[in-house]
This record gives sequence, structure tokens and C-alpha cells, in this order.
Amino acid sequence: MAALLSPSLMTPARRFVLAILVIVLCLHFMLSLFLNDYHPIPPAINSITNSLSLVHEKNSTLDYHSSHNIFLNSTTTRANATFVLLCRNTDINGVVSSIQSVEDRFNKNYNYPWVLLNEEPFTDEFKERVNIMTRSPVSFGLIPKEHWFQPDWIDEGRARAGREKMMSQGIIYGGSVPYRNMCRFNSGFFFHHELLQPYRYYWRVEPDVKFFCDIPYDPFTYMQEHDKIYSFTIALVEWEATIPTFWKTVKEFMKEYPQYVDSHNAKDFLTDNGDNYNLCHFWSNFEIADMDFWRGEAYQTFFNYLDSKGGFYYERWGDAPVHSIAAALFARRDQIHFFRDIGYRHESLQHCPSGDIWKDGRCSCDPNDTFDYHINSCLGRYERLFT
Ligand SMILES: Nc1nc2c(ncn2[C@@H]2O[C@H](COP(=O)(O)OP(=O)(O)OP(=O)(O)O)[C@@H](O)[C@H]2O)c(=O)[nH]1
Ligand SMILES: [Mg+2]
Repeated sequence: MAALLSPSLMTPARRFVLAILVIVLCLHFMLSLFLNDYHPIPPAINSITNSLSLVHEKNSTLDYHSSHNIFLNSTTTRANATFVLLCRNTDINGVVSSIQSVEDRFNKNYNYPWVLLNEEPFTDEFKERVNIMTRSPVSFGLIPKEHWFQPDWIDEGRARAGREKMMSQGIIYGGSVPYRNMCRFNSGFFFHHELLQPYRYYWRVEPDVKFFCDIPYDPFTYMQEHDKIYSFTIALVEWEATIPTFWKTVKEFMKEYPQYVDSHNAKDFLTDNGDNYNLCHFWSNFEIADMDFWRGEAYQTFFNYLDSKGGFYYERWGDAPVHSIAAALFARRDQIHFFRDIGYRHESLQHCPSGDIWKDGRCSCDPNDTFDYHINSCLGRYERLFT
């Protein structure tokens, strides 16, 4: 530089280049002093460098799974997985709030896609409000009529009598046909939707749910690497009046198809004396699970058997006991997983971790406010399967 500036070497051309350089430098200095949003590097180049550093960061991160004291290199191997959210256009505020919670605590670092499903077309306004919440791809799907509405072979007179009886018992959603459509769809059809065909694992999200803690590893790859097929955060007892003939039907199924019942099953989670149903189930508004299990022969035969009895409409069979009983009977007990480190709330129950998990996860919930060992919780029963 000193040689360049030496007067003997200062030709007019060099003086011109030097003057331009000084002007550019002064301009840059003044702009960065006075303009807050001044970017010397164009944003497009910035975003390329950012994503390069993100890739680098992701590949070099070893994730700590605190509830199991293990390290997982989960970001280098991504799972074939997606979020699934069933909702109506009117659910938009709750949908946006749930997506924000998932993105902030987990998915902003992983960018798993979202699939939203509805039996009516989503409006443009709905789509716009969802799209701005995430950098991940979002697909909006319409549910085929035959996967949603009450089938013609259901005896509507009998179904109406069932609804009226439940209304008189004060059962929540007891008189609702849409609620029954939803339970049947979540039990037997969502994983057949064309938008879900490319995927194996899903994470179910509902409007207005909250994730309390950072999730600094990939639960999908955790499921895959540990051969899990179903996972939960809250386990509880079902309202018996919604499923009066359900367990009887399950027992008939087991008698007719004993080949589907796994020899290392979790039946002890469901029954106290080997015969009764204790009403325990996993709360299915949160699920991370393997759709290949639902698509497999055992579950398909089970769902068709249940459906043929009409209990989704004559009673009010929920997808939670249906999924839970299938996972507990047709899989090995060690293929079900409790995500102790995922702090989660769906009104009006929550699971809040405690101790180091709570601290490391920067959980925003009160660790004393957790359903885990409440009188109506079935977590203790689940844990006893492994002791
Ligand atoms: N598209 C659509 N989605 C529905 C309908 N009914 C329920 N859902 C969705 O199905 C899921 C379960 O329904 P919820 O109403 O939350 O049922 P719940 O969790 O048993 O009861 P809540 O205590 O009301 O949350 C949610 O994701 C809802 O958005 C419906 O008629 N159409
Ligand atoms: Mg709900």
C-alpha cells in the first residue's frame, strides 16, 4: 500500500482509482452511522451465508436427550416426518398460536413440514396467516368426504338416540356429529390422506396447545433410532359413558385375531386383572407416532372391525382410546415412549418436567403444576410396566 501511494508511482489513473475508493469508504461509513437498516452486503447474499452457517451448525451439533442420558446426532439424519394439524377455518387464532409454540421451541431449527387438514377448503386468509408463521413448507389439504362424514350404513335413528342419551348425561360433545366424524377420521383415515403418503412419522398438533420447553434434539429421529411406534406426554382415564361397549368389542377382536397381539405387549397398562378395562389411555391431542403402524395389517383390521360395529356414531368412541389400545396390544411395550422432557399443555391439563430437565429446557411452566401423578393420571401405571 505504501508503495502504491508513493508520489513517484501516482499516475493519473491510480489517483482516480484511489479517489473512488476513498469516496466509497466515506459513503459506507456515513450510511452505517445514520441508517439503522443499512446492509453493506445485499440481503440475498446475507441469507445464503446464513443458511450455509446453519447447515454447518446443524451438522456439527450433537443433541442431548436428557430423559435418557444419551447423545443423539439427530440433525445429520433427518426423519421422514411431518406435523399434522386438523382444524377448521374458525380455529385460525388457536392454530397460529400452536404453530408459533412448536416453531419457537423446536422446529425453527429443523424445518419439518406442516400438513393442515380440513373437511372444508381453507380460506386464503387462513393460509396467509399460517404461512407467515414458519419457514417450513406448509400444505393445506381437503379431506375426502368418505373419510369424514357419517356413512350411509349407520342407522341414524339409533345414532340419534345415542346422542340424546349422552346429552342427557351431560357428556361433552355428546350431541355432536362433527365431533364423532373427527374421532373416526383421526382413528382410521388421516394417515391415508394423500398429503401424508410421503411420510412415515407425524407429530399431531391441535389449536391452542402450548409447548413449554426448548426441544434441542429431534424427537422424530429419536423415535426412529429407538424403534418406537407411539409416544405421549399425558396419560389419563377415559369417561366410561363415552365408550360403553368398546372394551367388549376389543376383547372379541383379540379372540378372533390373536395373531395380532404382540407377546411383549403393554396390556397391563389397560387392565388391572387381565380382563377389565381400567380406562387408561394416552391423550392423543399430542402424538408423535409411526404411520406405518396405523397403515399395517393389524391396525387396519382392528379399525375396520371397530368401525363395522358403528360405535363411533352409536356411542362416542374417541381416537385416543382407539390408538392407545392398539399401541398397547399390537406393539411391544418398549415401543411406546413417554416424552418426559416435552412440556406440553392442552386445556385443561399439562405435563411440566422438573429438575434439570425443566432447567435445561428453559421451561415456562410451573413444575409443581403437572398432571403426571394426579389421581386420574395413568403415568404411574405406564411406568410400572418397566419396573
Ligand atoms: N376440520 C375440522 N376439524 C375439527 C372438527 N372438530 C374438531 N376438529 C379438530 O380436531 C381436533 C380435536 O378436536 P377438539 O375440539 O380439540 O377436541 P378435544 O381436544 O377432544 O376437545 P377440546 O377440549 O375442545 O379441545 C382439533 O385439532 C380440532 O381442531 C371439525 O368439525 N372440522
Ligand atoms: Mg382439543
